[in-house]
Amino acid sequence: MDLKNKEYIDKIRSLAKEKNAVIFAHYYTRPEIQECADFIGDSLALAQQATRVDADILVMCGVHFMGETMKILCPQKKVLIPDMKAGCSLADSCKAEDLNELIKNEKLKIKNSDACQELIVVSYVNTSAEVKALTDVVVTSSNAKKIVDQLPKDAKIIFGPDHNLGSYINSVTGRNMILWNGACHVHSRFSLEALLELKAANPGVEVLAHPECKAPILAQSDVIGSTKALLEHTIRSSAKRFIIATESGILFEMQRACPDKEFIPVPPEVTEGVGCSCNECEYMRMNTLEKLYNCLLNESPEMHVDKEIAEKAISSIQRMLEMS
Ligand code: CIZ
Ligand code: SF4
Repeated sequence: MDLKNKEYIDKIRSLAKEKNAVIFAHYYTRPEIQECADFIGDSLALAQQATRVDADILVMCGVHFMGETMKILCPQKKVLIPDMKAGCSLADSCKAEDLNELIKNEKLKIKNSDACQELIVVSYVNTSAEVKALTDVVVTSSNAKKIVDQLPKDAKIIFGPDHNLGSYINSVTGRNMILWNGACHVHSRFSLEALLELKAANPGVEVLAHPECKAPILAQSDVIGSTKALLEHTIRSSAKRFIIATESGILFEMQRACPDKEFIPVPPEVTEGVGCSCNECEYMRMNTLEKLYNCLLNESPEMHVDKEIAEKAISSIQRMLEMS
């Protein structure tokens, strides 16, 4: 079937109505996917929204860990994701067995030092269910500072997997968390040189950056925050132009919310022959209207999370909800 976007959207909407399905899309997905969705948001807002809707089927257009988080929070519902292969380089950079090894080593160090120190594992939401099951408290970029601030001052904290976000949280909380060395390939490839050129060409224009960006990019930014925080800033601000350093899918929602404002994306470093030379996440872009239509039609692929893992993972997510 080779349909135009509008035809696909109409067909998907009527299929969703017929099947009592609700469609969720992350801010980083293609514009047409966002246009087709019932709810657009960051991963946490979407998963929370999913617990409130009265639907038989939830379709999560995003990446694998987002579908998992939704399934963990809504175990009774059928959760579909248009492409099971839509992964996340950041989540992939932290394997549960490697994190478990680090936890064991750090516990041993505490034991050998005879200190009566508590070890707390804090994980960014961009992690697998297995990693969340080893975690004490999950955080997102919206609530990481607030949650880390509440942890006991003398506790030893492991933070993973995003090293850039962890360094940023260390700098704003004064903590010295042990950082996992993971990164998002999209956020870590923004070009400092291009950003400096954009700043010089657009004097006085604010730079808005996601904390998954590298420290030199953050050092040049005026506002650092989650996708939701950056979006809200553009809506609230009286400024008319902004330089944006995060995945470019968010520009669609920014432009829709502020049609009279201009958003200038920071380009990535040019790395010859490696991956995508744009500031788009290729995993997010794997969600197409065709796959969304087929997944709703066939009710497949369906997300499943091992019951035991889900039970452990949900407590670290619930702790986040209590603390944020
Ligand atoms: O939590 C999310 O949705 C991500 C990946 C980014 C953000 O800042 O909202
Ligand atoms: Fe993962 Fe980065 Fe893509 Fe977000 S933009 S889903 S962190 S790879």
